[in-house]
Amino acid sequence: MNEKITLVTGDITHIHADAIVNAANSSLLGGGGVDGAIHRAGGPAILEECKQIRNRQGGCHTGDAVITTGGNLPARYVIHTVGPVWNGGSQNEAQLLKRAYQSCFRLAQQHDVKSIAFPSISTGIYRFPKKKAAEIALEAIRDALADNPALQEVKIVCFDEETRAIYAGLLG
Ligand code: AR6
Repeated sequence: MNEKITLVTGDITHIHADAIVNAANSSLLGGGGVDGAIHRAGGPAILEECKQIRNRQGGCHTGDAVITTGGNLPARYVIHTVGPVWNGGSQNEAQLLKRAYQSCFRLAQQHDVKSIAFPSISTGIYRFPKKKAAEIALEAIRDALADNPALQEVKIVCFDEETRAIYAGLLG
């Protein structure tokens, strides 16, 4: 167990951290699940910045990430990443999911983020198997903590008991 990794159950929009991560889609224009919750709670400033990023770079590819204000959220920043849609596992889904986490950590480091909270990316509407996704998330999180000593806390925000139990089992 790494003491910088904490498990939280609940709604990520309530989390106090330098940054929270959004499981977005490549349009960056919002959607359901955690994406919908973050835009609802964070207010229009987040969507406004997402639109500006879209105008500059045409959205966000799977595995990449972009950063915006946290708007009305307790978090200073929202890092929007696009996880892969699960299509059986032969479409590079595992690598793309890991890359999504890595892209978030890269932006976090560039913006001096010391605490960051993640939802379980891709495991809702995008149907990535929860246990496999948690293993990949923890690999990426441990690598980032090892690489970036300034990173003090990574919160894993579980929206349901099944996800929490999976992470708790893997964290030991
Ligand atoms: N706080 C924390 N976790 C949440 C919350 C919340 N408020 N709401 C849902 N989750 P999903 P995806 C959990 O579907 O699979 C959107 O339409 C949820 O239980 O939000 O990456 C986007 O626009 C699950 O464990 O994201 C994309 O089109 C996890 O967050 C698409 O869905 C991810 O579920 C992305 O799908």
